[in-house]
Amino acid sequence: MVQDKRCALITGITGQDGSYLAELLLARDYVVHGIIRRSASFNTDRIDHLYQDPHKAGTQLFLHYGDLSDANSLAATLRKVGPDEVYHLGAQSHVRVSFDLPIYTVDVDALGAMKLLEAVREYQQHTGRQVRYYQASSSEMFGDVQEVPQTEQTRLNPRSPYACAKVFAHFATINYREAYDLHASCGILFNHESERRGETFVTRKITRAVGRIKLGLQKKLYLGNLDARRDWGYAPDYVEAMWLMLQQDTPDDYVIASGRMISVREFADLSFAHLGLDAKDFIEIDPRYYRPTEVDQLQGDFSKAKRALGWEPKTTVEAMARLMVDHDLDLARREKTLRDAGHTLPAAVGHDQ
Ligand code: NAP
Ligand code: G4F
Repeated sequence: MVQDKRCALITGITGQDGSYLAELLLARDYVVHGIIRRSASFNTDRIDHLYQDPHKAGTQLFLHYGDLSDANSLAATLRKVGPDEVYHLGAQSHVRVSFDLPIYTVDVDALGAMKLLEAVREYQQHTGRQVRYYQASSSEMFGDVQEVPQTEQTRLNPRSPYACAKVFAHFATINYREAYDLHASCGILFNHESERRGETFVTRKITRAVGRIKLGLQKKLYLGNLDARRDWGYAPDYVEAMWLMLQQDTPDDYVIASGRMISVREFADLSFAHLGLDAKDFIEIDPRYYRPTEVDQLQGDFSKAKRALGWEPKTTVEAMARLMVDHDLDLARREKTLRDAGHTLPAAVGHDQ
């Protein structure tokens, strides 16, 4: 596909980050292609507002079926699309679930990245066109941390199948950069959340529960380890950093973080307090949510990204919690309207993991 506008391909476009990144790129006049998986139920709700009818002239968003377990689908999409930039965000991204599905997680998160890197390498070799590549690396790779805060140099001590798979993908990306001169960068992103965060990640599980408890739709919130500490930032701020990495002349790896860490308990306290509730009255511990090996603390040092990319976070964890609670209170209001009209609601939201 030859065109004058810059063209990006996003894996994981239906996820939290993929949806914000697609918005950012469309706002910058990119043609955006996304790989989506076939699923029995619709999985595009995070990007439905961006949908454009492909039959109409001037359309700039295109979706293609593919899967990270299917190397052919990745190579074929790459050839068809001819992107300038590839953002590899697709993954089985839930750490707790990776203990239940270790082989699947490694297949998709580790081998999936290698399949995409190979597809990019071959595409470059055959066409002579340079493709810039972004790998969604994770602070989870630091695992059992011995050094606070963590930088790009901190030793990786992964503590889950997910983290092990991400370590593989991280080093595979660096290896392809060195071996084949690929313009490939890794963003080592610390936890980032939003109103679009999956409902089984702890922040969203909490803010969903706050809204529902406030309106009497839910009585208790069952959580696991309240003492874990994370460096939480806001996803729309973080996708900007992904884009900045691919605009540099030289590819490199960057920590993207807020620089502060708070505990799950503190996040719950400030979320409940936003609606005048006391978290202690509603939270119960369910050991089911403990992990076989936990990452106790993560705190990132984003000074390299600030220096080289001019990037810094804009949204504090307190402001983000307020945005998420307000959004989820609104969702709960809609649920309540449905319930009051006699519709059946799901038994629990964020019920597993
Ligand atoms: P997310 O909301 O879970 O989105 C994951 C995306 O990957 C979804 O679009 C999902 O499709 C897609 N996907 C999953 N398995 C796939 C497969 N086999 N083939 C093709 N696509 C597949 O994750 P996120 O929070 O946006 O995170 C984006 C990336 O950053 C992930 O790689 C994650 O591991 C990494 N990361 C996230 C954070 C964070 O705090 N959010 C921090 C560091 C790194 P469906 O919609 O069909 O499920
Ligand atoms: O929200 P979480 O599930 O996120 P986690 O495990 O830190 O992983 C997220 O961030 C990573 C970056 O470091 C990403 F790579 C990864 O894809 C994902 O986006 O859990 C956060 C903490 C954990 O310590 C967990 O044990 O919250 C604790 N927690 C306590 N109760 C809980 C719960 N986590 C979940 N999901 N559910 C609970 O009920």
